[in-house]
Amino acid sequence: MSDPYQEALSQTLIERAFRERIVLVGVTLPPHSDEETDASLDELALLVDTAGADAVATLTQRRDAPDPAWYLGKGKAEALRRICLDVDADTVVFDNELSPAQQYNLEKLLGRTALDRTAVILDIFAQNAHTLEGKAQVELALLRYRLPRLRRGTKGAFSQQGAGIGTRGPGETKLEVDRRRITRRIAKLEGELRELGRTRENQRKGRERSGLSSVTIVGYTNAGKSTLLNRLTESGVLVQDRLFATLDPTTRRLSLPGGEPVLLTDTVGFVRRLPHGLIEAFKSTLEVASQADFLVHVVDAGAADPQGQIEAVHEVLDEIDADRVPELLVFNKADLLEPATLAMLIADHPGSLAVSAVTGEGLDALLRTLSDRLRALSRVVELLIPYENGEALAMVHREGEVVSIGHEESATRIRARLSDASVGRLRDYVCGGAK
Ligand SMILES: Nc1nc2c(ncn2[C@@H]2O[C@H](COP(=O)(O)OP(=O)(O)OP(=O)(O)O)[C@@H](O)[C@H]2O)c(=O)[nH]1
Ligand SMILES: [Mg+2]
Repeated sequence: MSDPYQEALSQTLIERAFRERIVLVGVTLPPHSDEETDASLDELALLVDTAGADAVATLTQRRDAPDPAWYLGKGKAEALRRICLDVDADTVVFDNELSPAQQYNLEKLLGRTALDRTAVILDIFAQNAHTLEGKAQVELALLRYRLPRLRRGTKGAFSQQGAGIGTRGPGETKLEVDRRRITRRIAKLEGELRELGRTRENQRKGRERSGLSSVTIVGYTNAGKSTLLNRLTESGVLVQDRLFATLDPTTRRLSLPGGEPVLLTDTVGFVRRLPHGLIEAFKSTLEVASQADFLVHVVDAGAADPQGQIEAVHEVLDEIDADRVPELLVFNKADLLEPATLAMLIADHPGSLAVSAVTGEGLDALLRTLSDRLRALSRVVELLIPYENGEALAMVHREGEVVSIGHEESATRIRARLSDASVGRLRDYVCGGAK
């Protein structure tokens, strides 16, 4: 008789037996502290777990500068080799960024694959990309990462062949081919992404013509962005207690308390030190943040270091030119926190709100605030619309809030509260020649 419990247990054991065993390495460089390195290594362990491997040991060192050959000092590199033997590790993962030469030297010394944080994040993205655009973006980032790491005499970018972190994902078979073919593939992907970017741009213009404000949910990975979109718009976006569950944006219509509809988009999450190449490759996906009218920045209030996560998100927003888009800071997972802890977070961030996307607490206040903040973004403009341009007048009524209206000999003089986007569309009628 088969016992379902025993079956499940042995299944787990088999799965675990096949999980790669990883040694994590973190080097503290000035101006960073050992505590920062430890926190970052905890997160790296989570990233490694998400990628499907187990962190079985950790090694840290404090240095003034990385060693050019092994990143670690020679003695520490030797200690790392012994640890790898002791714990029977398959791979070492550095929290710091390894140069292709350091990676090569370490692999030679250790007789094992040596990777860095960037490779792990790329691996997770490779596993989670589903759409054509997502896959092309990940492949581009992977190839750009692997190209300088191709070596004469080895078959692939990494010494270890077969499954495992750093070997998965699109472009894997391309590792078998020479640099020229990879370069050609990169050029082809860039072309395809430009094409897909144009389609996205047209969709965006279509939405802009609809006159609806666009609100994008941003935040650290696993903060609860998809849960919030699902809760507010009754959608079925995948929610998982995993990092980077969402890579491809989803847009839904949402009605605010005043009745005005907005477009709400859920998108890829951020992490500390998100690889620059990935941000570069995901440019068109990330445009949903830089081109939004407003950002809802979701923070996991129960995270070990919410402030650090907020800063990491701001750094990425800076890099993608979304730092000028107004944001509303929302502390999520309020159901997991003591009210006093939550109150402190809110007090430290004036204007922020606490919600729980799971229980729904605080969501009415979030919608009201969003509605108010969006309205406040608009400005009062005076327009003179000739009677024959009925469509423009209808647009003012549809997209704005009319403050006053007067009828003159051949035109309607109307003062209305309008968003910048609407003012742009109506610029021919704006009095005083405002743009
Ligand atoms: N207790 C609690 N858990 C939550 C809340 N919101 C989200 N979660 C959980 O947090 C985890 C991550 O949620 P997601 O919505 O997938 O997070 P995300 O920000 O979309 O994450 P990525 O797409 O991976 O970047 C899931 O296990 C959710 O069930 C909340 O308000 N309270
Ligand atoms: Mg998500």
